[in-house]
Amino acid sequence: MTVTHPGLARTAALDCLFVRPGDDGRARTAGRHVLGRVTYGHGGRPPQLHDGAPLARMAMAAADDERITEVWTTDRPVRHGRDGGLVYAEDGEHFLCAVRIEEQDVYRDTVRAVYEAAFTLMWRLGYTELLRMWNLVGAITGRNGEGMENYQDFCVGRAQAFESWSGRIPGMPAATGIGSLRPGIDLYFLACRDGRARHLENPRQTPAHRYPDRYGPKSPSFARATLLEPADGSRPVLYVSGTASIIGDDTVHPGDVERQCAVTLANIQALVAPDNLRRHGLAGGFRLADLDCVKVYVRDAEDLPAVRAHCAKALGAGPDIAFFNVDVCRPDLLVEIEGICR
Ligand code: 3EB
Repeated sequence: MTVTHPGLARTAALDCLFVRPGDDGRARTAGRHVLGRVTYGHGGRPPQLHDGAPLARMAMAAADDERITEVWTTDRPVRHGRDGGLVYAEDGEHFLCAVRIEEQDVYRDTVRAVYEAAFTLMWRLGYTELLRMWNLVGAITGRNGEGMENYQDFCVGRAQAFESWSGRIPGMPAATGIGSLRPGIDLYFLACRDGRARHLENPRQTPAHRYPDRYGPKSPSFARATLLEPADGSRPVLYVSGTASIIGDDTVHPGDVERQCAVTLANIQALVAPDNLRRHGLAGGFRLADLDCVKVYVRDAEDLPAVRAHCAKALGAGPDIAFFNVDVCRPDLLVEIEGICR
């Protein structure tokens, strides 16, 4: 990893960094408090509390792949706890929780219940706005016991949870919905205090919650990005959803990974640009070069070298980038990219 401006880097109230084998990350988290850890390893397990914070272990790496750990830190002391299958931590401004859904014939009712349990918990603790959600779905383009795609099945339960909470949680946040290497669904969420989160759409893409029903009986419940305006007046941070080669609601350039990378990055560029923030009534804005903590999901292992080269050229040497060889939610999508602008 490259830190271009040590001292300036990673000063946000809530922050994220990738730790790799051989670097315990301690130097970069000195003086800060850990809100949660997510390992992208080989075998996964249900989340637990470890060393004062949630630890979620995702199955996102092959046996001989590099393992990364995503560490969420804050400048405030953290309190952690457990609520049924949910493990969580909070720092007075931010909330992180993780939960796993074991393999099921049909997911929707459990997804709805688990989402509602997470909403109930965050609300009870006073974190009323969602900031970011990750949904790692095993066999994402495979079929459930009724013959429906697991991703569509998942989307039904998630949409029902948002519908029943629409009076309390009016906006959907940035999210990732992506494949993982073991059955079941692993979730982790970030939430914050009231009035801090602003959800953004992309001028090049149909809002996911308005996709036509040919993609599934219920549309995906997420925004293209969420802006966090920190309580301490420090600079806003923009959480960019998993983004793919979709224009309007159509997959473009099926079968062409280079062009899919180019469209995906152009989508992110348009999303984070000052013009788009202005369109949402917000000041400021970002460039592609501001993207960090980048996660790149590549469907086919043989495309990894081309995607790595494309990202290095487009994003430069500054950002930390992690690559995962997993399925994307539509069979014709070869790549998906997310990150954080700060
Ligand atoms: C898309 O734009 C690609 O279901 O939570 C990206 C980010 C995608 C999040 C989700 C799905 C999700 O539709 C897929």
